Amino acid sequence: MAQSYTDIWFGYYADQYREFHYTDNSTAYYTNWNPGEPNNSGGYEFCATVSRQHGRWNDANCDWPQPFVCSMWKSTSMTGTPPNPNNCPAGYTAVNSACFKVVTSTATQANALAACEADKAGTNFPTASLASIWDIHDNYYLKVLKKKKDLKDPL
Ligand SMILES: [Ca+2]
Repeated sequence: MAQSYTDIWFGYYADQYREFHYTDNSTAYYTNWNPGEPNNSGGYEFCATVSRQHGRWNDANCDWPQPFVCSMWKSTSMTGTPPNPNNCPAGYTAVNSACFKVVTSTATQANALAACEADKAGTNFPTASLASIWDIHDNYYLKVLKKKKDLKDPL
């Protein structure tokens, strides 16, 4: 049976002291852990995933290949640059004050981060990283967006 990629990397990760941070250094105001998570199962779970089924989070092994979601902050410097009326770069969708892009190919968390950061090249956006989820609206949007994407198998 093919893997269904229920879980997707975003930019939340634990340091050696088990304190979580965002890869773009933004402050975490909101969390949505699955009950019992983060559990650091086996002592190897330092990267967070968000479920496209129910939107809740899990800490997982950073080396597992998973789809991922990138984000950039909106930039007013993108004003008037069609076809990006929402101050987001091409391929990104505006949600609240950020721009998100779901990537359906799989990568380790580190390679996913590198892929997101590469999207900054050729733009004047100040940051590009794995996604930060600031609030329940972001989280709900991502759940809906991911369900629309072809992630190998239907749920
Ligand atoms: Ca876990």
